[in-house]
Amino acid sequence: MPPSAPETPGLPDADTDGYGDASVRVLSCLQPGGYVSSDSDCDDSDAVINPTTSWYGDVDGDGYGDLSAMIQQRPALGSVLDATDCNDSDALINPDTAWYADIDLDGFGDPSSEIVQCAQPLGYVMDGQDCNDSNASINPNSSWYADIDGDGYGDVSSMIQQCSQPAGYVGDSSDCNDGGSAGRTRPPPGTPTPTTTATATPW
Ligand SMILES: [Ca+2]
Ligand SMILES: [Ca+2]
Ligand SMILES: [Ca+2]
Ligand SMILES: [Ca+2]
Repeated sequence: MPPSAPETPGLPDADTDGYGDASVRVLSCLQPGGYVSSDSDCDDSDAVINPTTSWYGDVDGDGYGDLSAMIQQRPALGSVLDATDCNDSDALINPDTAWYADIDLDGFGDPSSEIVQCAQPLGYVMDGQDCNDSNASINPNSSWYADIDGDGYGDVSSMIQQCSQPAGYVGDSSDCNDGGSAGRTRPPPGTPTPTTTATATPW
């Protein structure tokens, strides 16, 4: 590099990206080592950040920027270097988002089917709590009823809501006497035969 003209300002370029720190200015005829004539480096500790750096809007504040919202200047509040946010209006959706297959379409996904990516894969949901993804009536909203007398009919007053069927519980809730002193009591005639299928609460 040729020497600078007399009294040309020199700015230190600590990160050696060719852009200097305007807050530290020296006047020198010869260009000092480590100094450049540009004073436009807003961050002289990081060579990646200089006036040619591309910044991307991060409206949802998840740390991932929107490729379509690029600026090339000192970053405004809410701009980041990343440009991989496929949905910059939802902080829960970004390249770190986990998706789970929901084959039975109950809105709850199979935890063993996790895919991590930004865009929602077809047939996948954000939830990963479905313990049985082949039966839409069994999911974390399922209701189970205690069946103390073991007749397959449960007590409506003793309900647990969870995905997997607890021991001693059934999906039926039609036992009017679940092991009372009168002993085993069948539901009234005409009551449908109970099954182990739980009742899913609409969500
Ligand atoms: Ca974002
Ligand atoms: Ca986002
Ligand atoms: Ca499911
Ligand atoms: Ca019972």
